[in-house]
Amino acid sequence: MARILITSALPYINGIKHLGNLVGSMLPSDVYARFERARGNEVVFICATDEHGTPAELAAHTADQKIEEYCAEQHDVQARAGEAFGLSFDYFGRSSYQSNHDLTQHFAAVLEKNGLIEERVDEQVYSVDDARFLPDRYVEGTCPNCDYEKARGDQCDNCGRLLDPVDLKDPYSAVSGSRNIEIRKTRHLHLLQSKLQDRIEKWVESHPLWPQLTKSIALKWLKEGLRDRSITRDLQWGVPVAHHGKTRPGFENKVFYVWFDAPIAYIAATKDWGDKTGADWESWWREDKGAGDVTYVEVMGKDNVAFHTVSFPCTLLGSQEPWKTVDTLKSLNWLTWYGGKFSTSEGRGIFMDQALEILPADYWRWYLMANAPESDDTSFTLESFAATVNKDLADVLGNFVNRITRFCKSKFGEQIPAGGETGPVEEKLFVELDNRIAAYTGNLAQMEFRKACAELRAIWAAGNEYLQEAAPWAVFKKDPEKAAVSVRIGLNLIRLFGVLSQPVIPFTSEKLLAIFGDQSTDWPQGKATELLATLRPGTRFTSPEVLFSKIEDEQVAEWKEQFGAP
Ligand code: B3M
Ligand code: ZN
Repeated sequence: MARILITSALPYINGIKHLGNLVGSMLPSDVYARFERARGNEVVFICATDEHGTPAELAAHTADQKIEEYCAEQHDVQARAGEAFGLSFDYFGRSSYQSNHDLTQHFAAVLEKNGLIEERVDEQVYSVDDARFLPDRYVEGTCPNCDYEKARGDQCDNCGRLLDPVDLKDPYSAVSGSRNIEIRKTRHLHLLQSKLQDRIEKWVESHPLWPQLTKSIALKWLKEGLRDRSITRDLQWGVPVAHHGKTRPGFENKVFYVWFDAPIAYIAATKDWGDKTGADWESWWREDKGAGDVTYVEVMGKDNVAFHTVSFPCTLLGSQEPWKTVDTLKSLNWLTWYGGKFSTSEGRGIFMDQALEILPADYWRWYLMANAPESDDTSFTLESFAATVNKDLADVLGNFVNRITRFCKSKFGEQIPAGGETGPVEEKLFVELDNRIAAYTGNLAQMEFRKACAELRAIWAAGNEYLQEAAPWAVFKKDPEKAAVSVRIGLNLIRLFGVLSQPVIPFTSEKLLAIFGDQSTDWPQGKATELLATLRPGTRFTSPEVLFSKIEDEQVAEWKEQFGAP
C-alpha cells in the first residue's frame, strides 16, 4: 500500500469558484484521490480556502462586511459547493487559521536564521485618500504604450505590455478612483531566493518525470535567474510579522504576503486535519517522522506553477528542515468561456452553485474531465457540453444500463439469469476490456485525464457493441439459454462500469452499484473473464430510474441567455 499526499491549489476566498477554477485543480485532484483510494492506497487529500491579501480585503469591503465575517461566510459557501460537487477532501481548511499563522512565522524565523531573509526599503504607490499602499494591479492609469485609459499597474489589458505602476500616465487608485497618490518608501522583508538558485536547480533536475507544462515553466524561471522577493505587505489582514507573539519592530502594520503563507497552509491544514482526527500529520510532511515513503502530488492551474516549483520550494528547502517537497506536479491550462476569460470579479461564466442548480454534479464532472485543458486551453461552450452529455452519458452509458436491466426484467425477472457458457463474442469483449482497463488505469495513474476519459467512454461503448452483436432480444426466441449468457455478462458489465467510473462520476457510480445491493468498489485486478463473473446467477437486482436525461436545444438556448453566453 502506497502513501499518497494530494493537495489541490487553494481556491481564493473572494467568492464562489467558476467551472474554470474547478477543472483547474479541485476536480482533477479529486478524481486522482478517488482513484488512488479505490486502488487501496492510503490517501490524504487536503485543500483550504486561501484567505489573505488585498482582493479579499476589497471583496469584504464591497460586501460591506468585516473581513473576518466575510471570510468565514465565504469559506462555508465554498465548502458546501465542494461537497455538492463530490470533492472528497479529507480536510478543507482555512489559511487564516492559527496553525498557518504559527507555521508561517516559524518558516520566516528559520529562513532568517539561515541568512535568507533581509529587511530592505522599497518604493511603492501610496493612495493618500485610501490611506493604503496599493498593490500594482490596484493602480490604474493611461498606458504609456497605447494610451488605453484603464491600464493596470502590472499590465495593460489593451496592448498586453507589462508595466510598472510608475510608468502609468495620470495614475489613480483603482480602489477609490482618487488621483491623490504618491510614491512612498516602505520597509519589507525579502526572501533571498537568488542564494537558492543552485539548490532549486538541482532539486528541479531531480524530478525528470514532471509533466512537460510544469517543467517548462520551472525551467523558464530558473533560466531568468531567481530574484529576491519581498514577502511582506502593508496590509492589515494576514499573518502578522511576528514571532512567538512578538511583533517585529517597524512591522506593526504589515503582514506576510499572501503567496508566502498560502502554500504553507497545505501543511497547516494537514496539521489541523491531524488535530481533528488524531492522525499523525507529521508522518505526511516530515521526512524525519515517517514521510520518507510518502508520494506528494500537487495539482494546479498553470499560473500557479512558478509559486510551487520555485517560491514554495525556496521556503521548504531554505528552512534546512526535513520537510516533504512535491514529487509530482500536475498543472492545467485554462478553460475558457466561449474562448474568452471566465471572471470572478465580473461574474462571467458559470459558477459552481449555478451549475448545480441546473444539472447534477456528474454531468459537469464528466464534461470537464473529458475535456480537461491539459495540452492546451479548452473552450467551454454550452453547446459542446450538451452534445457530450447527450452522447456519452445518455446514449452510451445510460442507454446501456436501461436496455439490459429492462430486458432482463421482462424475460428473466430481476435477477442474474443462469445460462450456458460464454463463446467467441464474449472472448472478443474480454480481450478488448483487458486492454482498455489496463490503459485506463495507466492514464489515471499518470493523471492523463482526457485520455482516461476517452478510455472509459470506449469501455462503456464496448458494452453497447457487445450487446449489439450478441443481440439477446433476437436470440431469446430460439435459444433463451444463450440469451441468458449475454444478459448475465451485460449485468456484470454494469457493475464493472460502476467500479471503473467512480473516480470521475462518483454519484452515478454509486447508483450503478446500488442496483445490485452493496458491492465491492475495489479497483479491478483480475482478467475480464473473472470480472464479468462476479455477480453469480440468482443475484437479485433493482432496476434503476433513468440515469441521465438528455439536454434539449431549448435548455441550451435558455442557459445561454441566463449566463450571457456570446
Ligand atoms: N489561491 C489560486 C488563485 O487564486 C491561489 C492558489 C494558492 S495555492 C497555495 O489563483
Ligand atoms: Zn497599452
